[in-house]
Amino acid sequence: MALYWRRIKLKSIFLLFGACFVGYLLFMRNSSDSMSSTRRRDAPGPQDPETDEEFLTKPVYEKPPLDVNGLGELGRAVKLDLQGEDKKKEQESIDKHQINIYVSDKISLHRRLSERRNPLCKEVKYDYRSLPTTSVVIAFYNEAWSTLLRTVHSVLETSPDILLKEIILVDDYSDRAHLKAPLEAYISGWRKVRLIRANKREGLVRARLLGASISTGDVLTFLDCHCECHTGWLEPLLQRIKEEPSAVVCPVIDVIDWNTFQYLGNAGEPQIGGFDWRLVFTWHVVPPYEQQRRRSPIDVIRSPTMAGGLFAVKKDYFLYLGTYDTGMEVWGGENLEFSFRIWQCGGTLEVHPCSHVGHIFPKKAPYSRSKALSNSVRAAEVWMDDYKNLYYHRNPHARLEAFGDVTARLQLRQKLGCKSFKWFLDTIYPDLSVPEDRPGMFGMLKNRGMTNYCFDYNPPNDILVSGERIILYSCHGMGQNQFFEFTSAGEIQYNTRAPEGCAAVDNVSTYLTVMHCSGHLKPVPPDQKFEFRKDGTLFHPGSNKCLEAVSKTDNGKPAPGLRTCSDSANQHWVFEERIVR
Ligand code: LR7
Repeated sequence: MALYWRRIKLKSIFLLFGACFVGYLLFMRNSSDSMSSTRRRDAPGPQDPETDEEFLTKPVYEKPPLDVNGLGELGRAVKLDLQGEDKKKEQESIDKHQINIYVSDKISLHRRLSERRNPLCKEVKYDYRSLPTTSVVIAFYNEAWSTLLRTVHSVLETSPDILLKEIILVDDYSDRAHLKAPLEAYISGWRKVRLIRANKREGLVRARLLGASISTGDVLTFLDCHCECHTGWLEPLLQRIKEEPSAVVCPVIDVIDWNTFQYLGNAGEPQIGGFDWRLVFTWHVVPPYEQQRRRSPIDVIRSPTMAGGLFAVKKDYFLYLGTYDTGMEVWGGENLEFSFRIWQCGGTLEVHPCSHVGHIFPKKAPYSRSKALSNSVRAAEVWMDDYKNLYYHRNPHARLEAFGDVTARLQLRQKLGCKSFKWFLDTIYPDLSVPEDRPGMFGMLKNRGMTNYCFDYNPPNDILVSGERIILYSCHGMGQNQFFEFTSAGEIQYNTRAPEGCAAVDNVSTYLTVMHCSGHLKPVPPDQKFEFRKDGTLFHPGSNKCLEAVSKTDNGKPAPGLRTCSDSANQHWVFEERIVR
């Protein structure tokens, strides 16, 4: 009996010990599971460190195998030799979308792009588990099927599953059938893709905000609806925001040709954004002082402004900054408004050289953008202080534009304690030359003899090309091509945008052409140096001649030309700032 009890005792001790051991093992397994499940944010995955990297970088969906001969693959140009009915269809697609959708439809929705990144970018290692997640918001209005879906596929196929919370497609009240039931059917059952619809045309600002309002990621990443993301585009944006939560970060925007779909990339170094005094967005090379500030070619590049369509921002920082100005309609202006606000209110705006996204720049605007003017006026009224007058001088009609109420935006500026526009110009955009706009020395440059004829310069494709002639054209009072300024250095400056154009004497024909101003190399060289004399004559000391309105020049068009000074009314000029209705 005693032996029996001893055996029972021994058995119990073993059992107890065994149970404790199993319990311990179970506890350890559970606790390590729960630790990794917080880290993994409920995505299933292997625990083997060998495959960990593969798991962490795994996109939401894999691209199908590469068909090297596929049209447009690796970003190659598609050139089709079309005839008859096919040619007609191609042209119709261009007329409708301002993008060659006939060609787009022939390219895989999953095509790959050729490598564009600096090789150093591929060496960067990310701690994926600590990066913030993102919601990608894509607003669209009447976009073609293949360009929209290629955008969506490219996000899913290049974004690590662990980082992409969702794609939110926002239909801004499109009226094309393919964007209704067929789109819903196509994406139905897809993981991570949500579609919402505006119930009136909201414009891109409010459409994007609609998307943002239902987002669940830490970071909002906005994309236009005709983009293609390059491998590795997302990680650098999120890494930067992790390091600096008040950074708004843009990818490098690579060009995809609207006609051939060739992925042209971004010639050489990434460019940064600026603007001119008409409040038109401009691209610039990275200035030397910014190059010096960066310690590596893959460091972020500070940019005074953004193009607008493609950027990532921490969601709570976006809310803190006042999201967007919801008084802005359809298209335009919001990119400069947001850029000014970011800088003036304490954030930074940057381009990340390791993040590349291709964007199709349509042939021309596919829908009316008439609201852009009032959007720009709102930006000027809220952020530019007295510098807004420089904008109005160049766009006299903007003064008449009904731009709604900006009280709430001014209050926001006050509440956030944002800095002045002067600070922004001096500190963030010192390269932008600030016009003098001396009273009576800017506006339409009008002739006294050939009344109602003004200096006019129409740069081809809106690019300031040296060597184009200045003509005389009926005064239209719209500023723009007829806006000139006489500087204290003695230049007749055109419109004032970077790089500034100046009237220069072409020695061969004695007419005026526009050349890049060399006024900052004081003294002004003789070909660009004039005197605006009290009697209204524009004297050119270099040739000892005066500018005269010539009604018929060698090409039959009226233009200002150099003639021996006389008291002819055609040699008298006056600057006028007048709005012609
Ligand atoms: O009413 C509208 N509702 C919309 O949802 C008008 C437009 N949109 C959508 C549209 O479908 C697209 O997805 O908004 C997006 C931008 O419209 P686009 O593609 O017609 O504009 P864009 O590429 O010509 O315009 C650039 O400037 C705009 C100013 O308002 C926006 O900031 C765009 O996002 C911006 N695009 C880029 O920055 C990409 C690079 C181009 C450059 C420079």
